[in-house]
Amino acid sequence: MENIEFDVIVKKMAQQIKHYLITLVGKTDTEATDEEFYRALSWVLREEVMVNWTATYHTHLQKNAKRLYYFSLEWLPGRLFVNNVTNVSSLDMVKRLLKYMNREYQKVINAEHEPGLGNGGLGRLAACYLDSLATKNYPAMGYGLRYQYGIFEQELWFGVQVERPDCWLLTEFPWELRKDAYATMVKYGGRVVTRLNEHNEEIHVLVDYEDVRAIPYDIPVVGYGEKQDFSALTLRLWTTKESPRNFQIARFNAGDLSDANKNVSITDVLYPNDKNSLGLFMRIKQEYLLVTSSLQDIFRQYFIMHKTLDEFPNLIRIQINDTHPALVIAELMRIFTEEHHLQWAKAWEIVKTCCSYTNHTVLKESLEEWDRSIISEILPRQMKIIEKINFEFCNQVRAKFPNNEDKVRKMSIIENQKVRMANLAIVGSHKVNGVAELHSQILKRDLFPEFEEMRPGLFTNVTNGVTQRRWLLSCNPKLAKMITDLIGKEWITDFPKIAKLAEFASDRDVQDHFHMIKLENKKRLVNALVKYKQDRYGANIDMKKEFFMEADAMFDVLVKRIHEYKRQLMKAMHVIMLYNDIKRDPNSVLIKRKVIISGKAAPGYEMAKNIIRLFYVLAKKINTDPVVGEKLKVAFIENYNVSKAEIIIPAADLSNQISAAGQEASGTGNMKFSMNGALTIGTDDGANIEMRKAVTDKWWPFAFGSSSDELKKLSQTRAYHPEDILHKDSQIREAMDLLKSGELAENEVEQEVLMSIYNSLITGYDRDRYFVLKDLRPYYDAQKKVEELYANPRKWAEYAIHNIAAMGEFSSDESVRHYAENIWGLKPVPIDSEELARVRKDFRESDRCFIA
Ligand code: NBG
Repeated sequence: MENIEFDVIVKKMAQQIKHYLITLVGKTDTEATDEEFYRALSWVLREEVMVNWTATYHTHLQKNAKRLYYFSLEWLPGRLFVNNVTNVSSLDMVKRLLKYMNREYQKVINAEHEPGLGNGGLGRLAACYLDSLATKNYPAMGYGLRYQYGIFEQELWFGVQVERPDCWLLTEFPWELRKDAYATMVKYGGRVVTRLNEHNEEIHVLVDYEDVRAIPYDIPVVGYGEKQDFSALTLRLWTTKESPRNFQIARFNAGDLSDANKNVSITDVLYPNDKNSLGLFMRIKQEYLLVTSSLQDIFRQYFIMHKTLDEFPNLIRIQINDTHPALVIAELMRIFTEEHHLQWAKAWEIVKTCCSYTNHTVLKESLEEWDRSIISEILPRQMKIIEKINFEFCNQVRAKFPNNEDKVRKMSIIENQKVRMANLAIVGSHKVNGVAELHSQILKRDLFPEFEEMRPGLFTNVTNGVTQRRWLLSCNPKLAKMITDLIGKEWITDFPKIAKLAEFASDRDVQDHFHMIKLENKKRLVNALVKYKQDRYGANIDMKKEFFMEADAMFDVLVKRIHEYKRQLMKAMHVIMLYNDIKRDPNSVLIKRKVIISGKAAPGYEMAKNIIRLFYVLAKKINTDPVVGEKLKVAFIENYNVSKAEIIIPAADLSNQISAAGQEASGTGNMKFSMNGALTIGTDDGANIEMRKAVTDKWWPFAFGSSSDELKKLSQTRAYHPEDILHKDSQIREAMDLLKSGELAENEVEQEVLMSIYNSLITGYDRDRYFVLKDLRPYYDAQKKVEELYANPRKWAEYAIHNIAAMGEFSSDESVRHYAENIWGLKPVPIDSEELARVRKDFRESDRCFIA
């Protein structure tokens, strides 16, 4: 854009910001706080987005486009401001605007509180997919819940995780629009009265139920575009909070305030467990709220253009993100048969055509199962429908596999008075997919083989991907610029083009430039953390600038939810081994290493919390040790979230992806690290396997550890005896001895924690369930190779650049294309230029000041 034109726009935007500050905040520009300024600026940008957002929706409607609805109980979109500005290619302009208005860029963007409406991988994946769907012009929409409190904020008090409420709505969130017109009614409880419908089939009508009103808030999802014709999709989030109607005055008058507020608070909190949801009343209510409100909304939209249901199976696709929205199968059946008088068999065909299910985990304890009695109480009609679905399904199983009640038991949706949500989702879906090759194989082979036998081809794979726009372009602007300068900017929307970067891997200038950028990103990270005042409670565990900023130190990073299967404990054991090594001989390690750990533990997950505490104990010991501290430092960064990830990942040299093989469904952090030029030390698990294949073994030097087959066999035969490793490997034995010796702990409670970790590896029937000690030696040895390579910066850079260049297939653009082609049968529908022009004209004409 011309400079003059730029200046004109900047001035106009400045006026508009002042306008909002006065009319909506009641302050002039100089009085406004950074947060108020951020809000006004966001409103201005939202206005720009509104035109495309409206026109995108009109286009999909008018063209009668087939549409995908992504149902997810979790969404982790991250901060929206920078991302949206980046996607509409206006970052330079905004920076100039801020300068013009005397505002500090960093302060303004830090005023945004990210919506933490999810736990981890699955919620972030959903957000990446919406970004790609928008950029690639797919007609799609996301549905979720607008929790008043998202994932808790984690603080460490002397190594103990303390959970604080996440008040992301403390100040108004400027990116959402309340849409009262689309509010829905949700029915809970009551009794069913059975009637016959037009086809003489039973339907269940509800009486004496409770009515709850759900209101949607819409957030725009802005697709990337350099011209003005970008698409904007909708993320629609339901809440019961804002509707005064949900307060029950009669209950209040009877003296029970909490009961009176019961329905107001259904969407209050996100359940903070990443791998299992307990069979709680409120959780079922949340799941149903999402499902029924979103379905009502889909039907409303559908009937704008249609009079009958004939086109429904051709135009509607619903993706079930993990089992949490699996009730959609029953609810869709209910709506078809009860409200639209469809024949059961016909309705069932449509359900199976429209719905597909993505599984995100193989952990047995995390496959949702609900007590039949609870569902009957909260959702009596849906329970009847599930019973009928199951009755018919079990009969089909019997027909296909006569005299095989064992199979029936395995596949039945209802078993032992529990409703198995995964089975419901599978039975009602037309495709079921895992999220990486190995994971999809495990689903098909080990977890649900009977279903595949019954319906060959039901299971398929779509490997996860991440958006390179947030996870490279936006979070690592310097590296992004280097890449664009070398190979052009096509990679931004066509990531396989990144392959061209490989040509520059051995170019010395490029290698030096790469390291320079890495160093700047490390500085950025350390500065940001110092600003976060990490040393509130935590003695020496915390970031201190002088500790961490050494140009030649390697950042060895492990960030993700804390879970035993992810084996943060193996990393801790490695740190203890290094500690012993350096104590013995400071020259035994070649490089300086900063170990950075971050991640939240589920509040009730004791072992995960113990592992966090172990890192604290280690940091205290190591960081203050005059000899060891020279070579090694450990930091646990509080409150891992999307924004933290955006500054940690670009600063990493080494990415730890060290789960016990067969346990990590895919991983997505692994891809983000590689894109940002970290090398991976990783097991053959999840998408690591495919990444390794894409990078080739030549440039993937730190693979280690047991294979999933090996571990599976060991588990099945119970042939694993971790104590044998202690006998054989003196270095590991010494590390374990130090762990239990009492030397690391400062008080009794800490010692108890360390002992319980020690015991989890060595005693009891289920000891070392995730093979920490088994893979520790190979991990340690692979880390030796890391040292050697890191000691040669140019070589290291060559490897890193080859890794970046091989990430083409791990863009979420590629993943959504696979879903669109193989599961949804969906085609892009770019925004209609005439419609866009029409909306823009409408907007311009109405956008006039009344008082000159
Ligand atoms: C997670 C898996 C990850 C995977 C993401 C996204 C849940 C329940 N599962 O391996 O653990 O990358 O899902 O698919 O969040």
